[in-house]
Amino acid sequence: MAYYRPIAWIGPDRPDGALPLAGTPAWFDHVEVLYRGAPGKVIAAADLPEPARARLTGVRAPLAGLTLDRARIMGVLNVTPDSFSDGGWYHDPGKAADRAGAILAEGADILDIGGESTRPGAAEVPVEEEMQRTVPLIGAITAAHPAAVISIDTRKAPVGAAALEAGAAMLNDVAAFTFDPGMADLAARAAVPVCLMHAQGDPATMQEDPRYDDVLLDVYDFLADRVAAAEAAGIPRDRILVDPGIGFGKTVAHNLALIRGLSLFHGLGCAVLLGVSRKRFIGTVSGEEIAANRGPGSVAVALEGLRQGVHVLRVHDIAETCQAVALWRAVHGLDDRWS
Ligand code: HH2
Repeated sequence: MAYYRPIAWIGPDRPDGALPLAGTPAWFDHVEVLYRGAPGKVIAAADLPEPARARLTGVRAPLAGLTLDRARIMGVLNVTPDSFSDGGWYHDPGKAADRAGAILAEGADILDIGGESTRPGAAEVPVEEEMQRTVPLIGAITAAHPAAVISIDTRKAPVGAAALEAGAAMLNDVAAFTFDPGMADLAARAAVPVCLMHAQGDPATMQEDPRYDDVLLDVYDFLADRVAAAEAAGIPRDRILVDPGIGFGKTVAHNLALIRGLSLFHGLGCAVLLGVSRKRFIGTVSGEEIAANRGPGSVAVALEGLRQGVHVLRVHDIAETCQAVALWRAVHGLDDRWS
């Protein structure tokens, strides 16, 4: 089987025949064709076969009303005692509601609320507890900010259902329906967008000895399989986001290979979400032990994601990311106000 990785560029020096990348400002005029166990080759974009060409170039449908012609910022709010970077900070409901307001004011387009840490080594949280942490908070945020687009970060259908009932507009499942198959029925029935993320193993043990034949192609195949399962459950591809799951059962080298090859995932024909914010590999590469101090490294990787046409960036440092994205857009001639 051949895999097509568009070689992505950004900016105005766009040659004739260049194709748009997944409805984003990025474009490509060459594609790396990858094979398992054999050397790849580079071809001209004009030689791309269908349906790969249609999948790589198609404009992605709006996400809960948000167009994806520019990257959207998903701000993270973990209402857990043990998340790796903000655990315990917003466990108190009043503090969490204040933080939600701040995340929106700083420029986030989407608020991703999680009540169960999935950091390496984390233990499972009972459904009732996870609901109690997230559902009343979603209700309070919806009441205070009726226009806010809220995503629920959960692997469990009962939590997802209650969150949607309380005002969430999107599901974010780090287990891509493998933890609770009921999530697929929920996403189909509720007709909301859903993010399917790759993970190898359970949070409790996933970092012990992660192994792949070819990390980029293995993650691609897993996501292709999960997208097919979602479609079979009645979820159209234009309501699915895919995410390579940086840090979930991956070494530093695995994470870097996935980031380097990110544009491959546009071949799935879905919007692409990237979550690198403050993760362990940023600490390892930079030497920064304290997760909350990993904003600069997180922003650097986020901008590389934009170059490769990522549609949604999941981040903790909202103001810093928004500022970086604004400057990145202006420098590349993507903001009409300055060109
Ligand atoms: N990362 C985390 C949690 N949810 N969802 C998606 N789609 N992609 C990600 O990369 C992702 C995610 C882990 O980060 P965080 O929420 O900050 O930590 P914790 O799991 O410890 O709560």
